[in-house]
Amino acid sequence: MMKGYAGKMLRVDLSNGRISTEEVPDAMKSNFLGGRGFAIKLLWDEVKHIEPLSEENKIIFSTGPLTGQSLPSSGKMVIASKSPLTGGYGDGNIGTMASVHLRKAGYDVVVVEGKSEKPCYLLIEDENVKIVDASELWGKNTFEAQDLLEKKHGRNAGILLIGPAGENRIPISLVISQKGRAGGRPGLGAVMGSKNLKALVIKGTGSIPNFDDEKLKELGKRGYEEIKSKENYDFWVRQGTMQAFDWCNENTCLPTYNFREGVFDSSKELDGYALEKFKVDRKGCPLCNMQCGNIIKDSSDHPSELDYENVGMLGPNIGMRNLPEVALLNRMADEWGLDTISLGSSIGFLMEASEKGLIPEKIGWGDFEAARKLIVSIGKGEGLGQLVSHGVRNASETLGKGSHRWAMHVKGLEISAYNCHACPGMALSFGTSPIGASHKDAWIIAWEISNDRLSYSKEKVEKLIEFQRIRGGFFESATVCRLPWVEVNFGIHWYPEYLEAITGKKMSWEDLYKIGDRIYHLIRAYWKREIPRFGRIWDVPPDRWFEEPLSRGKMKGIKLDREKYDHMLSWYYERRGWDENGIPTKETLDHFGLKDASEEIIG
Ligand code: PTT
Ligand code: SF4
Repeated sequence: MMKGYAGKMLRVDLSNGRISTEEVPDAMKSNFLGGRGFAIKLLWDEVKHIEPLSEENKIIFSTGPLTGQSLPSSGKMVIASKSPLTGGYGDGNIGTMASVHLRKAGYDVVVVEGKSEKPCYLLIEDENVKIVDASELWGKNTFEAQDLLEKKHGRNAGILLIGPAGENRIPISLVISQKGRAGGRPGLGAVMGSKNLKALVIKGTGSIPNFDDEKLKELGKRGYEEIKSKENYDFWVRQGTMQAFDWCNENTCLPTYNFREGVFDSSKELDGYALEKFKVDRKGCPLCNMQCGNIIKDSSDHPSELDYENVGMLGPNIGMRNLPEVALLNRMADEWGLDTISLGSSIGFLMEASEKGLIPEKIGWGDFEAARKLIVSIGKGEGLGQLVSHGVRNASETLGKGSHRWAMHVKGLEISAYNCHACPGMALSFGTSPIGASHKDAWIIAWEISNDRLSYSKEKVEKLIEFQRIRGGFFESATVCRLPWVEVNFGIHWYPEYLEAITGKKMSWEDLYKIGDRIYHLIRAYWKREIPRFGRIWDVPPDRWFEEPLSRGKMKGIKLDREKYDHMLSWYYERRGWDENGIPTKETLDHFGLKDASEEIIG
C-alpha cells in the first residue's frame, strides 16, 4: 500500500444510516493524487445523470497526501459534488481543522450520500462514526451552530457546517468553518442542505503513515523558515489577499458597478491600507504561518473576516464605499452561508436591473439597507431575492430583456473579482476554469499585466495551461494552499520533495502535470456527460466585456475582441487535445487511461 495516505474512504448513506469504509485503491492514488482528483474520479464513477439536489447526489470531502502534514499551509480540503448552481462538476477548497482531523482519524475521503429524514450531523471520532440528531442546530446561523458544536465536542474539533441558506437549498450557498473559512462556491451548501446534513464534526487522534517522518519534519521546518524570510512576508501579514485591491484599481480591473468599470472613485476607503486602520486581529487555516484572514469590526461591532474577493464583490461591484458596512454584509454572508462572490454579483445584477427600469423595485448603487434586506431574502429564497438565489444566469433567463448580456457568470458560476475588459488572458482563464468562472485555476492576470497585457497570443495560452496545471491540477489534488507560492514566492521545488518524503515515490513536475491533465480531461468529460448540449459557447465570458468598452481609467476605451478571443480558445483546445467544440478527443482520453470516459462520451 502506498505510504502517506490513510488509505481509507468513509462512506455514509444518510437514507439508511449505513456507515462503511473502503480501501482507497493504489491506482486511484497514483492516477489522481488526492483532493480534486479523487473527487472527480468518484463523481465520474458514481454520480451520473441525477438532479444535484436529489437524494442521488453525493458530496465528497477529500484530502491529499500533503494535507494535515507538518508542512506549510497544509490544512486544506476539497469539497465537491455535482453542482446545483451550474449542473456540472463543482468544487471548493477550504482551510479547516476538519482536514487535519480527518487524516488523523484515518480517512483520506468522506463520501456522504442519500438523505436523512431529519436534520442531522455527522460525528467522526476516529473509527467511531455516528449520525447525530441536529434539530437543535437547524435554523441556526453558522456562528451560533459553531459555538453549540464546540461546546459539545470541544474547541479543537474540526467542524464544517452550513447556514440557513444551505438549509433552504439556495444554490449560491457554501460550506463554512471556524467562523470565516468558506468553501464550495458552486452551491455545495445547498447539497448538504438537501441531505438534511447540517454539519460534520471530526476528531482524529492517530497519525499519518508516512514514508520518512524524520525527513518530512526537517523539510517542513525549512519550509516554514523560508516563508518567514521572504521579502513580501511582512506586507502579506499586514494585508493578506487585500493587497490586491489597490493593485486592481491601479490596473483598471477592479469589479465596479456589476463589472461595468475597472476603477472605483472611493477605492482608497476600501483598500488594503484602509483595512489596516480597522484591523483588530488576524486568523486563518491550521498549520499555516501566513495567517491571512483579516478581522475588522463591522458597522454593528461584530468581527468579520475580509479577503479581497469579499470586499471587491460587496464593495465597488455594488457601489459600496464604507469598509465596516461592507464587513457587515460579509459577516451576514458568512452567517447565512452564502458565497460572497455570487452574492455580490447577484446584488449588482439587481441594482443594474433597477437602474435600467427592468424591475419595479428601486435599489440604488451603494444602498446599504437594501443590500442587507436582499441578503436575507436571498438566504430565504423569498421576495426579490428569489430572482437571484439560483445565480445570475438563472435570473437573466427569468428576467429576459437582454439581461444575459450583463449577467456576469461563466457556466452558471459568478465571476470572481477581476474585471477583464482589458485582460484577455484572465478572461480565457475564467472561460476555461473547470468549475465555472473561478480565479482559482489560473490567476494569470498579474503575469498578463506585466507582459504584453492586451495581446491574444499563443504564449498566453501556454502560460494559462501551465498555471492550470500547477494550481488547478497540483495544489487542488495535493491538497495544500497555493498562497505561499503565489504570494510570497515560496519555492515550488519543495513540493515534489515533500511528496517523496511522504509517499516514498519520486515524482517530477512532468508526472504531476500529467496527473493534473488527467483530472482536467475527466472533469471536462463529466460536464459533457451530464449536460449533453455542453460545448464551446460555455467557455465564453459575458457579452458586457466584448461590447461595452471601459469608460474610465488607464484602459479607457478597451474591450475584449471576440474574434481574437475565439482564436485563443481554439489554441487552448488544440493544446489540451480537445476538439473544436472543447470536448476531449478519443485519443486524448485513451492516452490518459480514461477509456471508460471516451466510451461514454464519444463511443
Ligand atoms: C473561494 C472563494 C474565495 S477565494 C473567497 S476570498 W480569496 C471568498 N471567501 C468567502 C468568505 O470568506 N465567506 C463567504 N461567505 N463566501 C466566500 N466566498 C469566496 O470564496 C481562502 C483562501 C483564499 S481567500 C484564496 S483566494 C485561496 N484559495 C485557494 C484555493 O482555491 N485552493 C488552494 N489550494 N489554496 C487556496 N488558498 C487560498 O484560500 P472556494 P478558505 Mg475557499 C470569509 O473556497 O469555493 O474555492 O471559493 O477557503 O479557507 O476560506 O481560504 O481572495
Ligand atoms: Fe489559509 Fe491564508 Fe494560510 Fe492559505 S495563506 S493556508 S488561506 S491562512
